[in-house]
Order: sequence, then C-alpha cells, then structure tokens
Amino acid sequence: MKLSKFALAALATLTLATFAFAEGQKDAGSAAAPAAVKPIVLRLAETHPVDYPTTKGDMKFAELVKERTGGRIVIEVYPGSQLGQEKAVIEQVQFGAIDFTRVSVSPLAAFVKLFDTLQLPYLYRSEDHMWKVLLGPIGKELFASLEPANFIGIGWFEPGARNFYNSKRPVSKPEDLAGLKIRVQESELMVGLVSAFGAVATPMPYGEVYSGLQTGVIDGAENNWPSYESTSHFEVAKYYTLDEHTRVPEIIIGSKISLQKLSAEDQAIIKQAALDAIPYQRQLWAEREKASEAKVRAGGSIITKIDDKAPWQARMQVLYAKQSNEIQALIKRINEVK
Ligand code: BDP
Repeated sequence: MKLSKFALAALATLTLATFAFAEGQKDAGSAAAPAAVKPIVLRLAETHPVDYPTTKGDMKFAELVKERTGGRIVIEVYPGSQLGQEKAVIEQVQFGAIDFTRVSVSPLAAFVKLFDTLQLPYLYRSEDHMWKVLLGPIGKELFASLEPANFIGIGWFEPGARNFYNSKRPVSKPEDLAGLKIRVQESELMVGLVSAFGAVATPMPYGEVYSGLQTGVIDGAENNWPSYESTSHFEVAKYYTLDEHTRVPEIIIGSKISLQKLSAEDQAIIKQAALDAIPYQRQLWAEREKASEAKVRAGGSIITKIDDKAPWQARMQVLYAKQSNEIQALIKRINEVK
C-alpha cells in the first residue's frame, strides 16, 4: 500500500501522540492514582435497630465523614447489636477489634469511673443544662479522660429521661419499688441507685431484658420512652412511672488503636462530623419521644405521673455521699454550669 506524504506525516504524529499519552498515563499511575485507592473501612457498633434515633445519628455521622473525605473513609454502621451487647463491644473497641461504638455512658463507666458522674440521678436541671455540660469544657475534659483507657471521645447524643417500669403494680412513690426485681445496665452505680430505692437490682445486657420480663426473672427495668417502646417491653411490663431519675448521655467513642493510624486531619474531620450530627439526632429524638409515648399509651400502659420529685431525690442522697472526691468536685462544677 502506497501512502501519500501527507498520510505518512499524519501517521507519525498519531504514533508519537499515542506514545506520549501512554507515558503520561504511566506517570499518573506512579503518582497518587486516586481512582485506584481503596477506601479505609471502619466499623461502628450500635445496639438499637435501624430506625432508632441514635442509629440514624450514627448514619448521619458516617455520611458526613464519607462526604468530607471524598469517600476515602467509609464508616459502616452495624445496628441491632450485630457486633455484640454494649459491654462486650466496649471491650472490643478498647482492643481495636471494633473501631467505633455508640453506647450509653452507663456501661462505659465500668471502664472509666469518672463517667459515673454523668449518670447520677437528678443531676441535670433540664435537658438544656445537660447539653451545656456535654458541649462545654467538662465534656471535653471527660473525652480526654478516656484516652488512657484507649478510647477517643467522638460525640454525644440525646438520651431522654429514664423512668421505672414493671409488670406487677403501679408505682407512685419510692416505697412502691420495694422488693421489685429491677434490671439495670451493667453498671455499679445503677445497682446502687436501684438498691437505694429498696428494689432488687439485677444487672443484665439490654438484649436479654424482654425475655427476662416475660419469664419473670425480673419484674421490671427502667428506660426512656423510645427504648420502652422499641423493645416492646411495654407489652410485658405495663406500669410506667415518670420519675425521670436519670438522663444518661449517649456517647460515640472511637478506638485509639484504630484512630491513631489515621492522619491528624482525618481524625479532626471525624470528630467534627460527629459534632455536626448532633442537631439531627436531637431533632429525631424529640419526634420519636412523642411517637413512642403515643404508641405506648395506645398499647394500654398505665402511666403514673410524678409531680413532686422531692421524695425521690431525697432517697438518692446516700448515693451522692458514696462518690469519690474527684466525682464530688465534678458534680459541684456541673451544678455551677448556667
Ligand atoms: C438505652 C440506651 C442503650 C442502652 C439501653 C440499656 O440507648 O445504649 O443499651 O438503654 O438500658 O436507652 O441498656
């Protein structure tokens, strides 16, 4: 085949261009090659089901991290206790086998005692007071106190107020709790709290409470409206007393072992994302509290309102008296938060 001069020149240019393009590709390949980088996948353990406000808050946190790292860091949320019950999960976070968890500070206090402060009965004047404490200097100091135990404090979520419920009788004054077997979280302080009311405290993982109530191993438990409803405990323990003895903050913690593998910038993105997920979770919480209350009332629970909490608070003085000097000092500072 005979090619014209013009065709030969065109062919040479094309060959050169192809060569140059291939070289360019090689260069790009040896540099960052962003498209080929696999994301860092981290796991977050959550006790509650997929539609629960804390789980949705976790998902918002994960979504913000993914967005702000351009997909380099992916946090997979495992709801419904798929990775275990809270105490076992916290242990795994400590050893770096699970990267994050959202838990109640109640079982966390078994690992870092100072956290008992946050779950003391009638500690906060209101939900607002609690949030001022958590988002202010005290919250930051508490996060820092987690590090020696290999945890990193990441964020807080709204927990609502916890109330007693049981399958035996209406409870309208502290004396009515006497002798009832009440499930508590795996927390020494909660055992002390329930005992101070004259009830028999039975520590047990959350996932075992329903069958415990059904079989009569326990007579009751205590929790907020959404948990009382979402677990169907209201179907087997219909007496619910609005004594609002505690607000036990929900917390997201990370594993120090996992997080220290990330750059300081990525760690900062993660912490900020958790803080930015808070308003979303609080909004969902407010909605769910109302919806849960409506469902529980429609389900036939007997609700006892407590107008005067003074006799309930008075019973808790023994518990306050037992706290260490460090905790006493923190309580004083919490009381001073305006
Ligand atoms: C719920 C908390 C959850 C706890 C549970 C419990 O959100 O983290 O596991 O109470 O009582 O309110 O164990």
